[in-house]
Amino acid sequence: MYRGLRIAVVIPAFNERGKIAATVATVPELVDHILVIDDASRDDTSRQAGLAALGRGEPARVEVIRHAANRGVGGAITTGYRRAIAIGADVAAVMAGDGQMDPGDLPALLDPIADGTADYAKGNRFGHPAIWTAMPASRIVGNLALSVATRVTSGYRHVFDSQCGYTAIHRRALAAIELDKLFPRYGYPNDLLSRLHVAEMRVVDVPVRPIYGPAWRSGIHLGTALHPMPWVLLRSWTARAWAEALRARPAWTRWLARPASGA
Ligand SMILES: Nc1nc2c(ncn2[C@@H]2O[C@H](COP(=O)(O)OP(=O)(O)OP(=O)(O)O)[C@@H](O)[C@H]2O)c(=O)[nH]1
Ligand SMILES: [Mg+2]
Repeated sequence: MYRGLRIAVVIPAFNERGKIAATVATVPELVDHILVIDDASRDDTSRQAGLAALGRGEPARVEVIRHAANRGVGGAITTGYRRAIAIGADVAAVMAGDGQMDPGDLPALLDPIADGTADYAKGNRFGHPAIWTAMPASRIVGNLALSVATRVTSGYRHVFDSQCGYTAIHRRALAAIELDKLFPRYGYPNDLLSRLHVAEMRVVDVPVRPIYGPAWRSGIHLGTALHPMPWVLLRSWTARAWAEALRARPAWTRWLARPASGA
């Protein structure tokens, strides 16, 4: 529990046999449920996660769910969100299975939700002084470009570092969006932000430490930036603009129907 809230941590993992045990082992004590989603890994990620749970001496707190076929990081997180709701969590945080999130940052992400000032808190590595030394230049450039674009597509002009996967969401925000429709692969955080904006959820950025160790490897490559990212952004933007224009329509109708002043 954290400040009266039941906390689940969702850990999406794909071929993370080398890092998943350390990730599970370092999840803070305040977390009630650790949900590892093995996205049809070709290695023994599930087994390593199970061993880490035993190593912590608390197999009951750790649950490993394995997808029969790969669904992508967004699909894995969606599975975790559903499970978090089913087991009665108030907040679902996401910490990727590749050990790139500092467990010490978790309370800062949960605080705006516990304070009642946010429905979704997301990490912003650009708010941390280590960004320029820790993050590779290719990632800095890509993240800057996508963050600027996502400010426009999502409608949240105050958020940055759209690709940061370290997040915490309240169950009311999960209930307000259609999880089935969330984009399942890279691009899910951009799509999620647009959907949260339509649902009028409050989103805040929280500075978090960027971690890129010597053994860093990633599933993201230049091809991801060309496809599907631009299409996800375009789709999220048009869907958001359309939904918000429809919602605004009664206001125009009222304005058009008002009697002319002085009549
Ligand atoms: N590559 C990949 N990762 C997945 C998939 N499903 C779940 N994941 C997990 O999603 C998390 C993020 O994946 P990464 O490819 O490292 O992306 P990232 O950490 O957002 O970006 P980097 O800054 O490039 O490391 C990791 O914990 C993966 O194990 C999938 O289908 N492909
Ligand atoms: Mg990574």
